[in-house]
Amino acid sequence: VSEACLEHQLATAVGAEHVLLDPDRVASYATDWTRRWTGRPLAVVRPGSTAEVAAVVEICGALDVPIVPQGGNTGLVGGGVPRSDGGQLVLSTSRLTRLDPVDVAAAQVTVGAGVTLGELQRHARAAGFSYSIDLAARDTATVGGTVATNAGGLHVIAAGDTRAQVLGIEAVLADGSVISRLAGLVKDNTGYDLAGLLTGSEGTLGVITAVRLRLAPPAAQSPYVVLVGLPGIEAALPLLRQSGLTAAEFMTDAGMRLVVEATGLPRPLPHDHAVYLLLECTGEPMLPEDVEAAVDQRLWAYREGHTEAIATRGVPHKLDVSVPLARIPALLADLPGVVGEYETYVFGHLGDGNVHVNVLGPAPDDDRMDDAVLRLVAAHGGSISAEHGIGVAKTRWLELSRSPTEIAAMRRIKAALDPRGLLNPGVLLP
Ligand code: FAD
Ligand code: 2HG
Ligand code: ZN
Repeated sequence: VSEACLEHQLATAVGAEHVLLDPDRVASYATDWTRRWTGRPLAVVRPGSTAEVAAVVEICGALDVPIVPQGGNTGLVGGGVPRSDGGQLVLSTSRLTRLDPVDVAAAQVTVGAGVTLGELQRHARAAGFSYSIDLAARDTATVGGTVATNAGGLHVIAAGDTRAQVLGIEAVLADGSVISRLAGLVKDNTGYDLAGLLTGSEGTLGVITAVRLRLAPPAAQSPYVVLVGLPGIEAALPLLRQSGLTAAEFMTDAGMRLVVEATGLPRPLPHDHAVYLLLECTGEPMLPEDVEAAVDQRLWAYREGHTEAIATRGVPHKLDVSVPLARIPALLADLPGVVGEYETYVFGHLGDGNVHVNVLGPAPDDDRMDDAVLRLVAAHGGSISAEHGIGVAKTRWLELSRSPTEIAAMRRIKAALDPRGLLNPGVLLP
C-alpha cells in the first residue's frame, strides 16, 4: 500500500483532521482496556456519517487494507484493537453520534453506533423509558460495540441480552454497500434476520452505523438492592428463586477485599463471608432469617468495582465463561486445581450461570492456564465465552463450544459477506 495514497484518499473522504497517524494520537486506539492486547494501526480514521463509513470501506477495499472497527475500546477479548503487523486501519465510530427522539408510541429509539451506553440510558430516561442493557463500562462502551459483541451485563436475567433489544440495524458491508432496516417493525418475517446476524459478529461482517432499539417502561419504584453474606456458593443458588428478580450477582471474599482496598469503601457487612450475593428485585426479596444482609442501592459499587480493582493488580487473563447453573458449585470447586498458585478472582452474573475468572500472573502471551480453564468449562458443559465474545483471545478454543459443522457454516457466512477478509481478520474465526 502506498501510505501517502491511503492517507490522501481518507482525508478527502472524512477530512484530514479525522485521519490520525501520529503515534501519540493513535496510542489509545492501539491497546485494549486490559492492556493484554496491543497492536499498531496503519492509521485511525473517524468517519462522521454512514456515507463516510462507506467511503472508508471502499477505499480500504480498493487498497486491500483490513479494517478494525472500534467503539469505546472497552472490549475485553482484544477484538477492537489492531493486530501487531501494522497493516490495519482502525475505524473509530466515535463521531457516529446520531440520537433520534424517542418514539414514545412504539417505545423504541434509533441511535448512532458511537453513542455511549450511558448517553442512551439518559436519553431514554428523559423520555420516561429505560434501556435494559447496563454494564460498569457504560460511560465509555458504545451502542455499536455492545451490539457487535451482543453484550450481556447486569440485567440479562430479566431483560435478555443486547440481541433481545435490537429491532433493526444500519451497517456498511465489506463491499461498501449499506443495509438499513431501522423502521422498528415488531413483526417482519421477510427472510433472513440480518440484524440478528450482525449482532454478536464482532466487527467481522459489517460496520454497524446505527441501531433501532427496544426500550422498557421505567420501573414503578426503585428496586430493592440487597447484599447477602453466605458461607459458600451452594447457599446462593436457592436464593435465586425470587419473584421480580432483576439482577443476581456473586462475589467472593478475595474480590470483596480487593475492591474495599482499591476504592476505600467500608466493608459492606459486619462480618467477612466466603461468598456475597447481590440481589436486585422489584419487591422485597425473601431471605432466610439467619443470613447477614444489607439493603442499599449503593451496594452495586462493590460489584461494579471489581474490574477496575483487578486492573490495579496487573494485566489479567480474563476468562468469561458460563455453565448450567447447577454446575456452578462444581466449576468453582475445580477451578483452583487448574489455576494453581496464580492470584485469582471469580465473580459474575450468577443468575445467568456466568462466571468471570480473572487470573493475574501468567505473561500476556502465555495461554496454558487459559487452556486448562476453558477445557474445564467445556467438561462442565459450558461456553468458553458467555458475553464478552471470542475476539482474538479465544479463537484457538472456539471448537470447544462450536461443532465443526457450525464453524464451517460460520466460515461460509463470513466468505459470502466478506470474501476478501477485509473486516477484522483474525477475530472470531480461527
Ligand atoms: P469495542 O471494545 O470498541 O469493540 C468491541 C468489539 O466490537 C470489537 O470486535 C470491535 O471490532 C467491534 N465493534 C465495535 N463497534 C463496532 C461497530 N460499530 N460495528 C462493528 N463492529 C464493532 N461486557 C458485557 O457483556 N457485560 C458486562 O457486564 C461488561 N462489563 C464491563 C465492565 C468494564 C469495567 C469493562 C471495561 C468492560 C465490560 N464489558 C462487559 C466489556 C465491554 O464493555 C463490552 O464488550 C462492550 O460491548 C464493548 O463496547 P465498546 O464500544 O467498548 O466496543
Ligand atoms: C462484569 O460483569 C464485566 O463486570 C467484566 O463483564 C468482567 O472484568 C471482568 O472479568
Ligand atoms: Zn460481566
